[in-house]
Amino acid sequence: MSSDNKIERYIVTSALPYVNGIKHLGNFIGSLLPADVHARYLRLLGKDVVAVCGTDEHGTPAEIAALEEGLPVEEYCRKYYEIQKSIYERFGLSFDFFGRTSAPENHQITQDIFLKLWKNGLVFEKETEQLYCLNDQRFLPDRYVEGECPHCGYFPARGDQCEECSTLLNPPELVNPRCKICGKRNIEVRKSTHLFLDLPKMQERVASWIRQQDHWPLSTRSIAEGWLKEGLRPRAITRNLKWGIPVPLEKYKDLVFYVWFDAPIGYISITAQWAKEIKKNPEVWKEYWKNPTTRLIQFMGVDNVPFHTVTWPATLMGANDDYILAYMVKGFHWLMYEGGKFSTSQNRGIFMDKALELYPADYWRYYLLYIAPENQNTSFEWDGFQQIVNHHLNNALGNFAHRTITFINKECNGIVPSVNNPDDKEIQALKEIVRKHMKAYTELFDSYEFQKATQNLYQLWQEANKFFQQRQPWKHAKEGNKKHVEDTLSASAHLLRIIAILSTPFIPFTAEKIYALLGYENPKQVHEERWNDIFDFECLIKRKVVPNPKPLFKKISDKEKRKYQLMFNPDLREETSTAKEEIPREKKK
Ligand code: B3M
Ligand code: ZN
Repeated sequence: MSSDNKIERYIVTSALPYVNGIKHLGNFIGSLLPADVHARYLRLLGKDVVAVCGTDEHGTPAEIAALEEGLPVEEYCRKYYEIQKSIYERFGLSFDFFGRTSAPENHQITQDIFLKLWKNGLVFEKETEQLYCLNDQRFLPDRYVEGECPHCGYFPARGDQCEECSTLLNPPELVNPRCKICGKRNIEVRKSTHLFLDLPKMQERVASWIRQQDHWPLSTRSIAEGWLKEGLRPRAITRNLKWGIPVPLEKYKDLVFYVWFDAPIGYISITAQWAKEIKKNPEVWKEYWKNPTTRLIQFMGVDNVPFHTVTWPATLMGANDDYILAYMVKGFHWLMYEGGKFSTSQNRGIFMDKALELYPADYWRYYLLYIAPENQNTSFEWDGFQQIVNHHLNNALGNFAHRTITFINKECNGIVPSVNNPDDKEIQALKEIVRKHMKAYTELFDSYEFQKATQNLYQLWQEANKFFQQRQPWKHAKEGNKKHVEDTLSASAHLLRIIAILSTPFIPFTAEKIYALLGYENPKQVHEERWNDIFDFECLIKRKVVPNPKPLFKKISDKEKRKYQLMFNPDLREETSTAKEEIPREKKK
């Protein structure tokens, strides 16, 4: 583990969402949002950071979804890549590049890493039994087949895993299997040769690397150690499919790589896409990925942790080509929806496209960070959402911003006043409070504590209101105590600016709005502010603030909350339809 002061660059990644369909709020808080918040924090500190994400486009989930939608798989992937990219932008996700695992860069780097593993004797071939559909004349890997689970009897269990009892399966283990393409049971077992990553050979190297990661969260460590304890087994890295990255050896040219082989390599190749398209320097990605002074920070759902702590690092170590390994692997548990599971098919829960039709991105960002499922599952609750939006965003932050700007207009002709009494005790105390919160802010980010970091921010908003309340500028104005009023409003305006900057990683759109209230011509400047410039109680003096401030937030009414509660929960809809109430049903795709 390299010490902090040797670190010159950061790569921040979010698990690459499968290309199929639109993700829900659980996927959002499970890796996309924390990665964005952390990357924004590092930029705020002035670090050299590249944040990458992209669609995970190979494997059977994409092929089957394309089949169901009646599109060629390439076209399907392009369509959903664009849809997902646009949603993430509207949520304020500030990835430096949102790429694709089907891009040529990923083909090239995946094949290159494979060839190095091959050369290093870490890949072997083995004959396996696969299911073959006589009707469609093709192999049926993973999710191309469903049947009865041999363990719990659940139907339809998928070829790679039973959803009911979570057992990992091989398609030939399914009882009474059925082809997902034609729906028939015209299936036989055929032999097919596949390539395997020789993980047992890597066991010691992986174990010794994991032992050094004492800064990992406990849950990450115990998942990784659990896998090691069971003993690493060889893993098939190829499939009999057409869509995917072909194995670059003549003998195996009909095989493509298994999606979990090429997907994490996507982090590297998306950085290469960024290098080429944004930096206009196709080689610059190596300065990040092959550089021991880079720190790689990865966010994902807990189910992805084994791939990021064992199989992928083993792949990179085995390639022996100077790739850096993860410094941080932060897994998130599940977000429930009003106590149950999100479900596309039952239309339960809020999906990301819908969410933006209901409320602005920052409402979701803030609430989800506040309840981030870091150490255990948490649940999206409409009651909680309403409460947090109304109390934290509206009453605490919104109110402070509004009062500050309104009073500056009323008492100081809209100009931020200068300070009359620099020794004012209450203002000195306020500055101490800000310092304390800024210290906690970095500590919490550095320990990847999202809930606590959000609470710390909220407390600062509360302190701001407390200060304003205690200073009673309305009373002092009436009494003709102009200097006192000016000092209060000057301190408040500067505090509001500090709050805007510190809030940027959490609620970037609101931060811009606050800068607009403070009269910045280019409110986007808030994203360019750096840590060392935050603590400043003079920079706004004489600035003209906005004359008629609009409130930053709107409260959520009980009626509105109830409406959406019913709209996105099939159980509640059934209860009320017996009560003969007309509830608009969401159209299902
Ligand atoms: N697409 C799985 C998931 O979203 C997967 C992550 C890949 S990260 C390289 O659970
Ligand atoms: Zn078939």
